[in-house]
Amino acid sequence: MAEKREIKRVYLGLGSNLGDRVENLRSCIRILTSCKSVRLSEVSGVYQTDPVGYKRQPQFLNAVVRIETALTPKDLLSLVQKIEKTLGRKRTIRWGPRTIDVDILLYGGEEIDEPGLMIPHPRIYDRRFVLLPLKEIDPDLTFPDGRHIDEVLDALGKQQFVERLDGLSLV
Ligand code: X6L
Ligand code: MG
Ligand code: MG
Repeated sequence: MAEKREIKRVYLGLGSNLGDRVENLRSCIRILTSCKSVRLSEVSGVYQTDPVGYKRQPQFLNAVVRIETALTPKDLLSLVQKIEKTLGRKRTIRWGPRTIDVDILLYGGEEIDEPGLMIPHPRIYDRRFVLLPLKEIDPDLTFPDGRHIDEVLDALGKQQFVERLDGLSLV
C-alpha cells in the first residue's frame, strides 16, 4: 500500500489574454476536474482586468479556483505546467500575453520557498486580479502571515482595473 498523504486545500489563479479567453479558462478547469488526484470545490466568477507588469498587451480574464488534493506542491506544479503546455502556452516575452497561466496561490497554510516554487505566490498580495476572485470564493480567508484578505485589499487601494463580468460561468 502506498503511503496516504494529507489532503490540502489549494487555490489556483487562472489567467488568459490570448485566443478564446473564456474557452481557455473553461478548458483548464475541465482538465483539472478530469484529474483523479484533484477535487474541484469552488470556482470564482470571471474578471476582466487590465494587464499588470507589461502593459502593452490585451486585457486579461482572471479567475480563481479552489481544489482539494493530496498532490505534493512539486507534483501539483508539474500538473499545472502540463496543463499550460496542453493549452498552447508559449514562453515568449516575460510577463507577456499567454493563452493560459495557472499559478499556485496558496497550498494549505504552508509557506514554501524552493527554487522555482514559492508559496504563497510572491506577488499575490499586490494583485487585485487575484485578491478579488479569492475573496469571492472565501470572504474570510487569512494568509499564512496571519493577515485577513480585507486588510490586504485595503492596503492595496484601487489602482488596478478589475471588473467582474456578470452572467459568465466557467463550469
Ligand atoms: C513592477 C514590475 C510592478 C513588474 C509589477 C506585476 C510583473 C505582475 C508581472 C510587475 C509585475 C506580473 C497577469 C497580468 C501578468 C494576469 C493581469 C504578473 C505576470 N499576468 N495582468 N500580468 N492578469 N491583469 O493574470 O502577474 S504577467
Ligand atoms: Mg504563472
Ligand atoms: Mg501569473
